[in-house]
Amino acid sequence: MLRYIDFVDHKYKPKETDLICEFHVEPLNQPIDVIAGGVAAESSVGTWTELTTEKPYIKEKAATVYSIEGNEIKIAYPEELFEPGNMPNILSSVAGNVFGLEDIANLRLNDIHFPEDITLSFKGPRYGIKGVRDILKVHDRPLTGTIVKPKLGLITKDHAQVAYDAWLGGCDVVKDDENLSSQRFNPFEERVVKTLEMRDRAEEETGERKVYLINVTAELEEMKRRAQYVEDHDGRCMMIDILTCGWSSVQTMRDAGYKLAIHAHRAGHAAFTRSHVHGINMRVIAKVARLLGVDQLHVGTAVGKMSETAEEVIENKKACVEPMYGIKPVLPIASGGLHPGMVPKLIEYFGKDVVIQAGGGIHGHPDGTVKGATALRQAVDAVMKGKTLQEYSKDHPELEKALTRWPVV
Ligand code: RUB
Ligand code: CA
Repeated sequence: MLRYIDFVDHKYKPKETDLICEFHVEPLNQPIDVIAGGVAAESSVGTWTELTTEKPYIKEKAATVYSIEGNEIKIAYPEELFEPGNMPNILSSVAGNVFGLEDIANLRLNDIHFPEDITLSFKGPRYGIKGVRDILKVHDRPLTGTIVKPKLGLITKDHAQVAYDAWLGGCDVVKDDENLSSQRFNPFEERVVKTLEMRDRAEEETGERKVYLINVTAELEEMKRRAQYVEDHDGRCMMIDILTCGWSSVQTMRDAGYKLAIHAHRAGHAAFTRSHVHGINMRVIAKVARLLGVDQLHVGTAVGKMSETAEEVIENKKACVEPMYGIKPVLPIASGGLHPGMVPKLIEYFGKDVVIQAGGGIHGHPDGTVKGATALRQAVDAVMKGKTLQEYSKDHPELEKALTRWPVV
């Protein structure tokens, strides 16, 4: 008969086929090993009491706590506990009921390691870093982007104009904001047509490839219809608010076979990633999103307006790019309170495989969006040429002006 403590075995050596989870756990009144065993039990085959229905073979399928160091525990799950290719199923076990157990003050899923078979039961990104770079035909520098601002309220014609200005000034990508979908002031279909028209114009005038990340976020059937509409109008990418849409929608959109690359916005993530003692670490979200097949993902900035630390952002980025049994790497997006003066630090943290995305930091440039986009691109060029922003700004007036408003950090 399995009690919580029976799920702890310090001598257990995890198998290559095990799925491993790392948790931070803070028990309320009971010893850590009992509570750690409780987490393993409730997220695998056990429950709060001994059962008459238990069969001898159940023990074989139990998860095992094999490491307890302070409040940090590691649990190995036999892979047969999970249905391959079914992420909701996996997360309902390892990131499910356990967060609500009464005897636990705090519980945080800090990391997850998927074994090879489970990993390869998902498709992963269709494009990934190289594919997205191929679409843009830019391989040797960080990409620059913007979010059309104000985030809500612009009518379609003005939205398309802001996008055009940003492309003209030097942005590679322009994206909708996460809460723009198909409101009356800026309906989806009209926005697709008008903004892609402007994209084509900007491409002709600059000789550069440009991408519009249009937000297709909606109920799944409607989202599929919108993605098809974008594809029919020669779009190259769609944006999905992956957490508000839900994992199964993300997987369906990837597996449906659209040619569009998927830009993943993580609006809402901080509701469960922000606490350092409870919830789910963003790196877990990044791994899951990668397996399900997003091509690019917001991972924080370390320098902007959002709360994550540099260490966290570096870990998030690592989850996007580290080896994963051949699953393609995801392009990290740095976004949130950025401006040209932050570019050197961003490139220090991210290297060159990143999209540096600034909304306010472009449209708030004293001379407007075109110059704002130029200034951001100049900041990237400066770093690529090994110059400081101050040096480079001497003969680049757009950057110089930007630095008067937002100094180098
Ligand atoms: C940034 C913005 C994005 C944030 C979200 O606008 O609109 O939605 O990046 O945060 P601005 P995160 O550049 O004006 O701050 O990227 O951390 O998910
Ligand atoms: Ca936003």
